[in-house]
Amino acid sequence: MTRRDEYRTKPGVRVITGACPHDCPDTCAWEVAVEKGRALDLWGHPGHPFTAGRLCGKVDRYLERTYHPDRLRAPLRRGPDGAYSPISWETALAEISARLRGILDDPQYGPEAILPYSYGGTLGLLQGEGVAARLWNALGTSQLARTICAEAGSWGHRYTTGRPIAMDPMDFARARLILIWGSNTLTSNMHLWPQILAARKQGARALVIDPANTRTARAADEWIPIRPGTDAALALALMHVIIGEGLHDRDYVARHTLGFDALRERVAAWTPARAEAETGVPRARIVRLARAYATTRPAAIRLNYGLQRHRGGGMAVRAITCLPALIGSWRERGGGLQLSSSGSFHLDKRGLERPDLRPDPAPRTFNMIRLGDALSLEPHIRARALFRPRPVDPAPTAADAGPPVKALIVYNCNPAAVAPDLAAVRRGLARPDLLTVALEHFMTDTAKAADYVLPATTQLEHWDAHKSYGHLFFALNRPAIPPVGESLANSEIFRRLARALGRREPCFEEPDEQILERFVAAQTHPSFRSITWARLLAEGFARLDVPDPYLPFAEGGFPTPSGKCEFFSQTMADDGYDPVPNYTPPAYTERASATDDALCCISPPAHSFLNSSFVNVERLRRRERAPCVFIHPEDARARDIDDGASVILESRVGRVELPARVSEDVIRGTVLAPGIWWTSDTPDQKGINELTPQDETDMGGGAVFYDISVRVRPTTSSDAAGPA
Ligand SMILES: Nc1nc2c(c(=O)[nH]1)N[C@H]1C(S)=C(S)[C@@H](COP(=O)(O)OP(=O)(O)OC[C@H]3O[C@@H](n4cnc5c(=O)[nH]c(N)nc54)[C@H](O)[C@@H]3O)O[C@H]1N2
Ligand SMILES: Nc1nc2c(c(=O)[nH]1)N[C@H]1C(S)=C(S)[C@@H](COP(=O)(O)OP(=O)(O)OC[C@H]3O[C@@H](n4cnc5c(=O)[nH]c(N)nc54)[C@H](O)[C@@H]3O)O[C@H]1N2
Ligand code: SF4
Ligand SMILES: [Mo]
Repeated sequence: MTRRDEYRTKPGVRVITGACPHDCPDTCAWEVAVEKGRALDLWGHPGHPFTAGRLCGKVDRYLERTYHPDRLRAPLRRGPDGAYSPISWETALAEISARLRGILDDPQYGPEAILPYSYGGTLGLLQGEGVAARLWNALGTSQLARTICAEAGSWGHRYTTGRPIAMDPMDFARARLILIWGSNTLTSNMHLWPQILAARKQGARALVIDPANTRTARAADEWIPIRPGTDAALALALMHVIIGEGLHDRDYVARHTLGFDALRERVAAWTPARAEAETGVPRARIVRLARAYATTRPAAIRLNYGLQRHRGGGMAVRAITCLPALIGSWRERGGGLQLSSSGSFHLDKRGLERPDLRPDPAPRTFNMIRLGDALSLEPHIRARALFRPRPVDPAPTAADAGPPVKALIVYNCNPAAVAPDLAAVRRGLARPDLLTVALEHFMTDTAKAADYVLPATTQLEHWDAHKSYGHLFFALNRPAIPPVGESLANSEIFRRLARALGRREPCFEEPDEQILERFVAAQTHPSFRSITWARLLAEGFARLDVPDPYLPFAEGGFPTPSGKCEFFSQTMADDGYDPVPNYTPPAYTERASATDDALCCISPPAHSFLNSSFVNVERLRRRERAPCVFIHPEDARARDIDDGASVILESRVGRVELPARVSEDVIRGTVLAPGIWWTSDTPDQKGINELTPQDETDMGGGAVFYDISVRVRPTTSSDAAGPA
């Protein structure tokens, strides 16, 4: 008997369907057993083909997180002594709206002095940007470019294939060769693994290209270690071999790609020997890999965002995205590539987010990865934080800076842990004249810096709807339990705030369920034809109305200007880029001198956390033990670092102290600090993003979390009393 059957037979227990809200490609559908308003259990929906009845180890603990004793239960106000005391919603909203109105009405400041700041706490269409966007549009506040995760790769992907469209992840089961490229699949995309296992049962090989011997690399057939940020060099050399040996699909290339001659000319110089010097992958292995990839059919690539958190990340994704078109693997079921499937969802969000309410000209846009700069009172520093995604966009000057940010409204995000240059973020948040409001579940590092902390509901307590960036299903989330404590859904908090600010538009009266019902009804794209509100209420989720099997580019039809996969992109030339795939070396390789012994620091996801979420769930924290940094034995020996010893990592912008774990599971020249811990768990009360500069990737203004030059040395007695 399944858990569902078991609970359904119990009197007084109801089973309610929902969806995981987290920033994860798997977008699982779940079921929750509820008795007398209390959730008893939660599990993966057995009827959802991708979820297949299982949740990950983190969300298996979602009830512990929801009913955690530290869950925020009432609005909090920080007093002059720094201590927080509970206040009523009426008082909180009256005081916050009075402060905001002061800013809005002051001719020195105005609406642009308010900065909303949010990211992936929930990816829900409603509790994410839905009602929030209505309010920011209506007020005309500064806008936020949400660049912290995937921007470089998304631009590189779009320039090449037009939209982020992927092969159906279920079809990985039919591949014969699978390249897992910059993805720790077992950690960050675990529901793809059964498909990969099914393929291997049929004789497929799975190869992992990663600087670290991750749990995925250990479970796969081969680990191909690579220096961080050099993947474009590898891709160019693979194309060098494939074209040089005539292994490309001439027919597919002729009919469905643009710029083959330019590509051939470019990769001619990318011999495997040259790529070996950049990537550290031996030339013979590059040749073997190229031949295997071009001749094993079908061949699939799972590319993830890990490899685009480098200076040249956009170009790297662009170069890799050319591969399936070159060998024609889009033709076959089980062939192609997956980075993101989000481009298969053609959602019309106009009614939901109301961009029509936004003033014209549009207010300024800040790049979220430069929050530290954005909060500066110096116009020339603030101007650096204005969003400038392409080289052709003029570099803003102090004259463009606009008013200082006087109010920061944070929701679904923990910038005091996840954003680059934490010292700059901290300086900004500490400004006495800055009003900071945080909508949260817990007292995160960001909430601890806020003037007002407003308790938000979790996914068990509110309505929402979800697309996916890792498969083709749309999902509805129904509330299963009443709000914990006095918490309110983001949507309700923003509606109440809108009314407290005197907004009378009917869109701030509309209840959640009705907003979602209207949103679903407003979708006119053919892929939504059979997805109705009634069906979502009855079934909980629905596959997009796209063909099954889904072979998006078997016959070409790329949504690019030319309708082809663009090896040559005129749009890129117009945007100020090299129009043909190229290699931009990572920033950390620019050594100050020949004797410089700097290493590259990367900090990919910890298995049991989701970015900085779940760190406070006791059982998950115990599983991750403690913050640490992995270092290769030779790098450790050269620096007199013993396993377990405390070390100092220093970058251009900051320093942190961590215990070292000496291990061959990370390549020489790279150190790896897993996960984003809360500062309360770290030896020096400093998060890993102390080290990350506010530098931007080549495309889209993304963050360079894995392209940091650091010096690593043992901690000495003088460090204890060292600079703060
Ligand atoms: N458990 C868990 N799951 C998560 C998350 C989490 O924090 N924890 N985060 C979620 C989020 S926000 C996202 S964006 C997604 C995807 O998140 P991703 O950041 O793509 O996560 P990973 O799959 O861990 O991929 C990172 C892998 O890339 C490797 N890597 C780093 N630099 C390079 C490089 O230059 N080249 C190559 N080839 N590899 C490199 C790292 O060693 C790591 O194994 O995962 C989501 N899922
Ligand atoms: N060094 C380093 N830094 C990184 C990364 C890395 O790999 N290394 N990864 C980057 C990536 S890929 C990403 S996507 C970002 C992620 O950065 P964030 O989007 O900030 O993700 P989380 O750290 O999970 O924080 C989300 C917060 O939202 C809250 N939250 C969840 N649901 C709700 C809700 O319904 N309402 C409200 N009000 N709050 C809610 C949670 O409690 C949590 O504190 O971090 C980036 N930072
Ligand atoms: S975090 Fe990802 S794998 Fe885990 S339950 Fe949510 S969607 Fe599924
Ligand atoms: Mo992300």
